[in-house]
Amino acid sequence: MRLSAETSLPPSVQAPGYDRAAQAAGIVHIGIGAFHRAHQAVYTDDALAAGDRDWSIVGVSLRSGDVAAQLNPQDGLYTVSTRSAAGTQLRLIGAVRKVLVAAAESQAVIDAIAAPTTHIVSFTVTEKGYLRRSDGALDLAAASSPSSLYRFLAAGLAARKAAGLRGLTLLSCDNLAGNGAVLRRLMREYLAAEHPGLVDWFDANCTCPATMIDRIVPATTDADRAAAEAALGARDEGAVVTEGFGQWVIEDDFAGPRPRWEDAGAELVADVAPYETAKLRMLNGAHSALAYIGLGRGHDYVHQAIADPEIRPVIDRLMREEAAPTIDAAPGQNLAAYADALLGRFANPALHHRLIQIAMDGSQKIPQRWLETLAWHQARGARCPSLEAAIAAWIAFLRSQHPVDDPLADKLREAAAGPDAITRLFGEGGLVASEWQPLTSA
Ligand code: CS2
Repeated sequence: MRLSAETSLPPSVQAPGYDRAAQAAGIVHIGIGAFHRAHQAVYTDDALAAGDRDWSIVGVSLRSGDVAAQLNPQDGLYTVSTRSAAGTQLRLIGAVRKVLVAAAESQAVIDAIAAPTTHIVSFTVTEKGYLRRSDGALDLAAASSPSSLYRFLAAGLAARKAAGLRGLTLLSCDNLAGNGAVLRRLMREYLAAEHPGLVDWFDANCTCPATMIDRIVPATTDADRAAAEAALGARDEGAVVTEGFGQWVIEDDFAGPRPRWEDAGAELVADVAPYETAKLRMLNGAHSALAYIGLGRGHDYVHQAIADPEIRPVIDRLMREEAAPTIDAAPGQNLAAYADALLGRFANPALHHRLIQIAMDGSQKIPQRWLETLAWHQARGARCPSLEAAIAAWIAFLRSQHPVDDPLADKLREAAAGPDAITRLFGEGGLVASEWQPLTSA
């Protein structure tokens, strides 16, 4: 039997604590993968359970129909399994109303963005989903393709302006440095090229807050779905698995109403940068290093790599001696305690977080995870042995038999094959955007 609103839940499974059917949709979320379902949707579910109203989420997949096929037959319902060494807890999330597939229902997506009840459009489209060139500008040709998020947003915003509705908060929840400012810049570039009459309205009526968003969410496996089915007594094709930890720091700059996410533990702050920088350079920087070094040493999972006595000291040093000194900590932000907590999270044996999942899209991740740290130290005449080892491991990965899942895969493999790999990848005009100049330092 398939999970649906009719399923009677076992007592061990927490159910949504509010009337789902009575909620208007206040959020359109673009890129409704496992990460959104295990993070922002859970915070929204908590806010609704705490009494906030009308924040149901309309999920959008830009191309693939997979998530729509998982969730729509289940009335948008799915479970989140929280896993630690102490065991697994299952919870049913009610915040998602339905999932639209933009490639097949573009007008429905535009209508959802333009709906009077919608106040927020949020995004988890991964680093490459923003269609940024290596110089930081919008790839206008890609952004004009039928499945570009910019097209749907622009059409939805144009409809709002025409209807005299207020603007929107555009909330990037991806691991980019300055994600809000990046989205604002790229959206403005798109509008300036394609809808110049909308730029001033966009500036006056829409905001793009920065966010730091954190929860480790491995890709769901068949074994995970089977475990959820056994615990639930119903088949959940949309099941997601995650850790107990979650963090969300949001710049308090909304164009209109927002959910009381703080009731669910989110932090609304004036400046997200110290949290975001720490997360990108310490957590994500360590993750990518674990991925390439770990795969090179024959490991499959993060918890195996961090337990390897050859790898652990490299990661410890990367976080504490290379990344942490580059971060201007906020009052009360303790980077040493953060590193301790990260080592504990990486060691979670119940999560089965695959290194190959983290290894994908290296060309899009490495600049903000490693190269900004390297550039900081370079400007002070210092070296970063751990990050240099990580770069060597990435090049070895590109030369290996492992599948390379990256928008630049072919070019990266070709560049990595020769003796001048470092220059072709990171040198001036190289494949990876960088302030770091390897020719003079490494
Ligand atoms: C990971 C992230 O796949 C990756 O690149 O580093 O998805 C990481 O698990 C999350 O950012 C944690 O919040």
